[in-house]
Amino acid sequence: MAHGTMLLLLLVSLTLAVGPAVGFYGGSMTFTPGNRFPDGSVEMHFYYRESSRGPCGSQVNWICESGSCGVLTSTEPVETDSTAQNLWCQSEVHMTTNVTSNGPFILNSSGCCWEDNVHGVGGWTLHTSVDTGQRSDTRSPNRSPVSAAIPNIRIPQNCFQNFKLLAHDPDDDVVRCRFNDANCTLCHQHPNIHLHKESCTLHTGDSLALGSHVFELILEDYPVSNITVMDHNGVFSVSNAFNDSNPTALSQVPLQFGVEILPPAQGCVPGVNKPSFLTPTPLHGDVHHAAVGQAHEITLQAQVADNSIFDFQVSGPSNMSKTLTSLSNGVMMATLTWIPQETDLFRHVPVCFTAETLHSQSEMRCIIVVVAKARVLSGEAKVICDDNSISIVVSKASMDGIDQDWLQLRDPTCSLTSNQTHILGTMSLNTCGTTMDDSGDFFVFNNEINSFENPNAVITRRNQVKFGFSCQYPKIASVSNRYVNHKSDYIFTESSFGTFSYSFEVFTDQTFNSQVDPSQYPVQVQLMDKIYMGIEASTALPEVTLFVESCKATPEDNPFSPVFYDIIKDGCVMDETVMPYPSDSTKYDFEIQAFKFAGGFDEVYISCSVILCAKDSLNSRCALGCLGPAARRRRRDVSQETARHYITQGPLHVAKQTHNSAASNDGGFLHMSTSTGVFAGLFLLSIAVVAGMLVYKAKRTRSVDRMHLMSTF
Ligand SMILES: *[C@@H]1O[C@H](CO)[C@@H](O)[C@H](O)[C@H]1NC(C)=O
Ligand SMILES: *[C@@H]1O[C@H](CO)[C@@H](O)[C@H](O)[C@H]1NC(C)=O
Ligand SMILES: *[C@@H]1O[C@H](CO)[C@@H](O)[C@H](O)[C@H]1NC(C)=O
Ligand SMILES: *[C@@H]1O[C@H](CO)[C@@H](O)[C@H](O)[C@H]1NC(C)=O
Ligand SMILES: *[C@@H]1O[C@H](CO)[C@@H](O)[C@H](O)[C@H]1NC(C)=O
Ligand SMILES: *[C@@H]1O[C@H](CO)[C@@H](O)[C@H](O)[C@H]1NC(C)=O
Ligand SMILES: CC(=O)N[C@H]1CO[C@H](CO)[C@@H](O)[C@@H]1O
Repeated sequence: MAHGTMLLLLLVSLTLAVGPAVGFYGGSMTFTPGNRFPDGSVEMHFYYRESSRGPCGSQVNWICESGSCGVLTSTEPVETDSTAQNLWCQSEVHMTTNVTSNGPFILNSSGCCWEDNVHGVGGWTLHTSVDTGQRSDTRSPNRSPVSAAIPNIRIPQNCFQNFKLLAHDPDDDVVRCRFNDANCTLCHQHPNIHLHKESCTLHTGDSLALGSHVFELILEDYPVSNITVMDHNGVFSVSNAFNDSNPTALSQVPLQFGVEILPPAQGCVPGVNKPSFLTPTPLHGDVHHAAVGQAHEITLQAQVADNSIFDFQVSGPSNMSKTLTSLSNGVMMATLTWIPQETDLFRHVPVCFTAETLHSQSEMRCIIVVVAKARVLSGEAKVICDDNSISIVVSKASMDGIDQDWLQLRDPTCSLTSNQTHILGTMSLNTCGTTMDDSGDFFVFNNEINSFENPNAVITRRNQVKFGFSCQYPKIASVSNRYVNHKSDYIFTESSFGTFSYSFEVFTDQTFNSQVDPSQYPVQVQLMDKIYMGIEASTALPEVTLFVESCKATPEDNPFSPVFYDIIKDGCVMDETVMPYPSDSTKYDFEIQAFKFAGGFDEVYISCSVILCAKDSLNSRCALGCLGPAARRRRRDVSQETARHYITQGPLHVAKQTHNSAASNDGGFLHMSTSTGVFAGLFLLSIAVVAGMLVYKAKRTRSVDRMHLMSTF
């Protein structure tokens, strides 16, 4: 102990003698391989960001700890964000080396002096472990996980609950975060703070002491499948992140930062006690695409009740500029502009930001900017946001070399169509894998277009596409009602059928004319009530037939829920209370008696798989009707029938019994009023519950029969 203190003092005085005392306030590193030269050597690029409270000054001197690191050359530190008042400062260094023998190596840097902090942590060590061997999956050396943090994180004592860090991986590996000194040799880790390794999130229930706390993390990447890495020592295998209890990391990079715990605030409400981001500010984890030589802009907007945002703190690449603009209603805007250079090609660059007032700070959000060659990704895509649908139109010319037959939306059953010049797709806000995020003042609906491999292809096509698109809608009650509870129309696009949609509604009576209003969801029903439901297909094509292949009841909003009850299966009605009503060929109206799942579920969702067919086609699934399971394995003629699509409606909320004196076991189907009846009912109840649990335990995916569903009453 005494020895350690002496050493520390010695180091402090040494630094003081050398230059101005600038406290270290964290740093982060990412690396990526660059060119491979004919002699077999690989250029490695390292990007290191260092924080201080200002003025900026790099204290870092990376040294080769082990392995052959080559000759490191680095740029002077470039200041990337700072304030004149010395509140924060961050700089970036770009370092390159040519590595001739492709094998593992470790870079280290250490120094004496963290900025003054609560636990008196003095020395710091940054550690980067690299392997330049070729991965069998990407056919290139591994790329490190990508993360960053703004230079000065400030959180009121009563508002530190969850702190989500960026953990991105360019190779789509699994990233795990851990504290630097795993066995607590220096104990810079925090006993009251839990680090969720997979999501890289810090949690605490306790309040931390006022002042600065230092966090020294390491990010590690693990492949999602078993791969091999080939280096000069030969080929060695790396098993995937899930099968091995102690998997080997492909690389390690540091993420270190300070958190200043401020005196407790009056509250922690965004927009009131601290700045809240507004649209179009990107969401945490968003991936942007930028092209070499073209300005990429990121717009940030934030607002707080007392109108006093004075700046945005940013952790970004060298040469990213920031322009502040004050808008009406106290909204502050920052425009971040960056022109990627040739050397930035293929980089995944982290950008983190917060909005600042003198006494508070917004949440920190981080995004990734992926740099590509201009050609593919400046692809002209137009997104049209309608009330209940999103359409995307991509010009084929801008996606040279991309085969549109191998493009899909996030849900692989959703394809796209095209005309001579454009690729087109339309989907509703709840289909094709569209997900919803809450951006503060808006709901944002996201989807993406991906290229996929022909499973039979021998050769991997090199040109791959992946781009996201989104629509945002102001957060007003009607939107949340329409999309959060009640499902609006389902919209799909297929090449032979164009754009078509399905509506799935609950009706108030057997005329199927008036549907239950979206604001009334969840739909309240009493057990044994008749429920009227109707599915209707809408398409521009005149001669089509709707076929309802299956309908299941599930206790959650997921057609693949492990607990389900078959209502219609393989085109055959399974539930004896179902009564179809006659209707047009593009409609299916039916009535069913209300029931409820055993085991404490109050809600029921109905999910159906539906298919549209050309009306005159004799071999289509629609023409075949009720069939055994073998029909599922038929080969589909894409010009005669659409893919199978899942549509869901609900929840139906099955009301609890209100008259508890008369009928504790009154399921509506056991109308026995004598005491023997009650006894028989209870007996049946207990058998059914036990059987239900056994079914659930024995096999996770198995249907339950109607008796089990209802007998918990
Ligand atoms: C790596 O080697 C190539 C070719 O030998 C050379 O052009 C390049 O400048 C070198 N890079 C570094 C960082 O030394
Ligand atoms: C390099 O980093 C490792 C791991 O963090 C540490 O054990 C070692 O002491 C460091 N070496 C130097 C010279 O800082
Ligand atoms: C703690 O770290 C030291 C040095 O890195 C190592 O030798 C030792 O085995 C570690 N102890 C535990 C319990 O992991
Ligand atoms: C991956 O490797 C692990 C450990 O070596 C092994 O247990 C597992 O079966 C492998 N998985 C596959 C899919 O090959
Ligand atoms: C930053 O911009 C300056 C001037 O435009 C340029 O000379 C320099 O190379 C750029 N630095 C980086 C890292 O892009
Ligand atoms: C293809 O569709 C797009 C979007 O609807 C339209 O702008 C374009 O003119 C169409 N091209 C042709 C050749 O019809
Ligand atoms: C036994 C086990 O955990 N198997 C898992 C191995 O990893 C793959 C993914 O790569 C999983 O699908 C397996 O379930």
